Amino acid sequence: MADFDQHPDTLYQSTQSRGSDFAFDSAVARVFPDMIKRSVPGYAETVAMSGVIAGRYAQDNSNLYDLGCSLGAVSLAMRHAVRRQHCHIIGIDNSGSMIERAQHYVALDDGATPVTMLCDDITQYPLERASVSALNFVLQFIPLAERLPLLQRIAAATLPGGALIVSEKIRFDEPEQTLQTDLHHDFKRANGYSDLEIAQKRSAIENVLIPETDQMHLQRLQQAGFRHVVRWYQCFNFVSYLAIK
Ligand code: GEK
Repeated sequence: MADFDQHPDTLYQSTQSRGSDFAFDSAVARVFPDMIKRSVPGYAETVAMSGVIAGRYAQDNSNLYDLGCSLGAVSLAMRHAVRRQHCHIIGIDNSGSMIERAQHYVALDDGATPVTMLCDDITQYPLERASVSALNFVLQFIPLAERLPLLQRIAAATLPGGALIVSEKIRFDEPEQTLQTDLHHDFKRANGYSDLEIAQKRSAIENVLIPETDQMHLQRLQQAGFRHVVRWYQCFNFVSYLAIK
């Protein structure tokens, strides 16, 4: 019987306790709720407001996509906010360990809107009839050259008046970059991470999480085919955009 319990994130407590580059493997899936809550400032608000936004932009007879869904927190927030007929919520993640757990949490949930969790690559999976899509803390892990094509595919699949939520860690010009990074590390310390854990996680993730500037995100979302783009949220170096087609 699989262990679906959630565990505290102790992955980087001892020196070189993990491989060199960060990966979304079974060890990460097991501690994911604790890890993301203690590492991403504003995570809980971003999930909850993704539900609120989905409630406004969902359309009858449409799909709502949670792209890079991890354990499906946004899929379930969407499920409890949507008041439209014949909607289908589809969570997609290319980590089998994440999807296996997400399917378990969806089965425990009692919402009425159907939710399907798929193990697939969001840069390849065909999207259609999207009223709302969420790309929360995922674009930052996609190779730079594939980011615009992915956003263009999402825009092309989005119905008129539909919405895309994009949440990201961003980078700044100095001196703001140092200021925001220091505040982010203070946030992690306040959540019980040691200096060793912060340093080890930072070096494990720096080759896989490539942040871009606010200006880059705003400009590229327009270029991809969204007519109206706003930054609706920021907490230190983590932001969320709402793009309307
Ligand atoms: C949340 N959105 O809880 N295809 C599919 N999934 C991918 C791909 C890809 N090409 N690349 C990365 N992922 C979630 C949190 S976590 C953010 C998202 C974080 C997946 C990867 O497997 C992981 O589960 C997720 O994107 C990023 O709101 O851990 O910082």
